Amino acid sequence: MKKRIISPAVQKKEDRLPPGQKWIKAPIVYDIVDDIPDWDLESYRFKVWGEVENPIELTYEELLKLPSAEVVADFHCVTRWSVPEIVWEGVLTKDLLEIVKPKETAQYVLVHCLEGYTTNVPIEYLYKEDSLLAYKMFGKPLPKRHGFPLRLVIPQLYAWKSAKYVWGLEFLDHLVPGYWEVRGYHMVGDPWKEERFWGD
Ligand SMILES: Nc1nc2c(c(=O)[nH]1)N[C@H]1C(S)=C(S)[C@@H](COP(=O)(O)O)O[C@H]1N2
Ligand SMILES: [Mo]
Repeated sequence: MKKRIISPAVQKKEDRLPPGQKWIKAPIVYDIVDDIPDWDLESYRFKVWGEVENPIELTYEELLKLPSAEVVADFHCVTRWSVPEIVWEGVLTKDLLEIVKPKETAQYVLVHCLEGYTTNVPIEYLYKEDSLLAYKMFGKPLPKRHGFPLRLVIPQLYAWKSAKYVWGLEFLDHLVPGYWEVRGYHMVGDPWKEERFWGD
């Protein structure tokens, strides 16, 4: 049976809204570019490299065959909206880490996306039980503007860390800031601590 994980943030019924946020019904699409092409799944490869014992390169078909799980999690954008209980399905990042085996030296992951977006995530967030590489949203293939073919979802961080159109995870022994982090956003981004901007 498929694993079903309810994000810890969703479990605590009282006060699930992080400080400074308000609930809205559906996520608002944000993209750094206007046009998102129809990605070619035949040539698509998902890659993990850098500070790992077992670098991998998978076709989309191979990715879909990995053990999967469903995660129900709230989604918090730094622009102050939150969406309750989004249902994602895909590969738990903690399961992926068992395959790629990060080295002792690995501290950060730089996430690479097909349209050029990047974001940096401390490696500990890939060990959270509700973090996943999602290929479905509400039981259907990820909608194009919500990250098809693959999206990293990290419910315990602000949504800009939940990178869409992901093709690669680069494990690093040092911090390399991503697209928004270079532009002043927080290096971690915990919504419960209101880690919106670096230096706040
Ligand atoms: N590849 C990619 N991922 C991205 C972004 C982006 O521009 N490109 N924007 C981020 C931001 S700022 C937010 S708030 C969320 C929005 O998710 P949505 O577009 O699915 O609503 O995606 C994040 N992931
Ligand atoms: Mo965002």
